[in-house]
Amino acid sequence: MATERTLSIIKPDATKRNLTGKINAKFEDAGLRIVAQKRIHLTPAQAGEFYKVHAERPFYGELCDFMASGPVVVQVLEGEGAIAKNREVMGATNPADAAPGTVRAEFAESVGENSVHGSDAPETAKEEIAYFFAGLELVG
Ligand code: DAT
Ligand code: MG
Repeated sequence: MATERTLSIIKPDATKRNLTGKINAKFEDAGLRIVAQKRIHLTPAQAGEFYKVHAERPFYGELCDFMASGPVVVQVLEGEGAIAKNREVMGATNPADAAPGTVRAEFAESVGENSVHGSDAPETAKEEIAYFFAGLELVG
């Protein structure tokens, strides 16, 4: 499998509880390398643009408000099959369904406030990385 990059976000529920280091340790223990990382505070409009694929879903407004409710840590993770590997480390969207040991099983508060985002495919990873980072900020 090829080396890939994926966009990860540590969401406001997790930054609020000071979990950035514990979540990063799970990524690094799984062999993912953090090649870019910054802490930012999104506006609802910026969160809405990022999540526009979900614009028609009933939870969209709530999702945008939540993502703008506090700081997030946006990061680029690199490794063999990084997109799938990161999704594995994250666990299922609903923490009630997440496998033991995953980020969402351990830390997520609800399906809406579920601690992390990870890109779901190579095309979305490319787009999502470009939304937050300039090429020179990625240090492999
Ligand atoms: P994932 O974040 O696992 O890729 P997704 O892309 O289906 O999941 O949804 C994006 C985010 O939207 C998800 O992390 C939390 C929120 N969300 C999804 N389904 C939801 C629901 N049924 N109720 C409330 N929020 C939801
Ligand atoms: Mg998704």
